[in-house]
Amino acid sequence: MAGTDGNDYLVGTYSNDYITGKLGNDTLVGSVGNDTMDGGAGIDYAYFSVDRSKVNIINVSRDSSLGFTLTDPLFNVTNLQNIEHVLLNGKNYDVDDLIYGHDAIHRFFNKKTGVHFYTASIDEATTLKEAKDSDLRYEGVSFQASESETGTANVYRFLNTSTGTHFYTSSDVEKEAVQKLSTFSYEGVAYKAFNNSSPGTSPLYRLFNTATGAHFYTASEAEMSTVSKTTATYRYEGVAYWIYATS
Ligand SMILES: [Ca+2]
Ligand SMILES: [Ca+2]
Repeated sequence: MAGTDGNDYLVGTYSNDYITGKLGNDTLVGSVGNDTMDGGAGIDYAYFSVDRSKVNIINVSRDSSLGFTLTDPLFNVTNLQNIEHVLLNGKNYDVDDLIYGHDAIHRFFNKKTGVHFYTASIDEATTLKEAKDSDLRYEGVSFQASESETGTANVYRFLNTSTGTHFYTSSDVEKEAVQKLSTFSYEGVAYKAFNNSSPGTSPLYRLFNTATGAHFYTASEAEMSTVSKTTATYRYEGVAYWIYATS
């Protein structure tokens, strides 16, 4: 069963289906049976009339772009590919967050500016991955932010309009200082993180590139150490805030 290159609503049969949405933003409904649903390009939704607590999500590779399986209480196994959202009894879950357990932060490398970009939005990540002639190379889920646990702080996102690079901070003091700079445009709350060490969290290290004026963030102590040792233009600034490491 195949959709069009526009936005489609496709419902499977009671046997095993292969449903592909092709281009556009599609909603795919598997019904009973062991189905394969491929959303294709665009922002796609897979619908199941089951609660989150009743389904099992299996993603061995921990890479949503390689697909994952969802098992429901009736033991139907659905293989999902290129799906960005799963609707479980009407509640919308980002696929990357289901796979990782927390708010997955995607990392891109801009080949032109040499600066990294981070986003918590699977829609933004998918759109950037699918953009043609993009300078951005996808590097995967870098770390996980918090959903809404108590004790979390907002991480604010700014765009440097002269360089096209982004800056992230959880400090209200720093936010106010950056907002006074004419080159920075405030883009809103990027995600949530902890300003202090909290059970299960890891530090996110922040480095400043004196050549580009941009910041680099990593949860990997090895990467932080390598970058600061091998690249003379990087200056280690300390822990930005606390997040969940990917593994
Ligand atoms: Ca379509
Ligand atoms: Ca898709």
